Amino acid sequence: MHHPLEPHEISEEIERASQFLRNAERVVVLTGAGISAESGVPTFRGSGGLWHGHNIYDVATPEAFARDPKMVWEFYNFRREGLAQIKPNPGHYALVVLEQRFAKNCFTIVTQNIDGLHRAAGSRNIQELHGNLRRIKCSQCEFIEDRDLEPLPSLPKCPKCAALLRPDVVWFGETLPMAAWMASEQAASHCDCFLVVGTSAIVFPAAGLISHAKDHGAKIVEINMEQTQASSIADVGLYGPSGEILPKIVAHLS
Ligand code: BV8
Ligand code: ZN
Repeated sequence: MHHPLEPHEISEEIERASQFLRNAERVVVLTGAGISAESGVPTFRGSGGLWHGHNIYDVATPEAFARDPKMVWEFYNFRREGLAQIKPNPGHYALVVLEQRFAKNCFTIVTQNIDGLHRAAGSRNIQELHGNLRRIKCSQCEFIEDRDLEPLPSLPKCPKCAALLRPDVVWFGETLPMAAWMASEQAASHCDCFLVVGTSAIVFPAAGLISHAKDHGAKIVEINMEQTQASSIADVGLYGPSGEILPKIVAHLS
């Protein structure tokens, strides 16, 4: 359990963020790669945008998959293998504790991450806007399956129609899963407090949820290592590792 904070550990910002959460009935938490950084998952910007020698914006697209499916699978199998050794960090677990302070369906995690760490930590109400690296689907028919992290061949084929399988993730230029998007937009419209954790707020439409929540009256709390595109509309900014800041907020609330 969290140790009670010493007075000097409670910055004015932690107190303000805690106040927003105390007064909130509905909370949304938008997370990005930064919340998984302390679990050892490299972020997109942190890795200089280069992954295994690839630029994410060149590889995570349907065009890249059509042009060179082997290279795209090599990129995703590399990331799937990377997930095998990682586990949730104190930031993920703090969100599990925070969720329990709110009524069912009044706390929504909207994640851009595809690592599955929020579910692994025990969070319940999760919307995965960009898919999940543990699921694969057919590029032609409706076949879809959770293969967790089992190794896959370099060009996996659909057991139903023999077409090429692809990772069940949203590539640049692709639409987001409708149900997850609608639920996330709905939650952002009705929340009183919107936490933005570990995202550079560059990728849309996910990042658009921040101003959407603000426009609907939510208090915006940003948790990041540095200022981002969202900082200008944040009501309070807490700068440091989310794996330290989130547990501090939870400890201060209880
Ligand atoms: C769509 C899954 C259209 C795949 C991802 C021009 C050309 C083409 C498209 C566009 C364009 N301009 C705009 C677009 C739209 C595009 C977009 O937004 N592009 C950006 C680059 C400008 N968006 C799309 O294409 C989306 N689809 O628009 O469809 C459409 C519309 C209608 C009809 C048909 C089509 C789809 C976007 C989804 C792409 N898929 N992921 C995969 O992962 O392989 S996005 C991927 O990158 C991640 O999921 C994530 O969302 C994003 C990276 O963002 P972050 O998570 O924020 O990570 P980042 O590294 O950037 O930042 C990390 C942050 O953490 C930093 O701020 C850092 O300071 C902080 N941090 C680090 N350590 C810590 C920390 N914070 C706290 N504690 C720490 N310890
Ligand atoms: Zn198929």
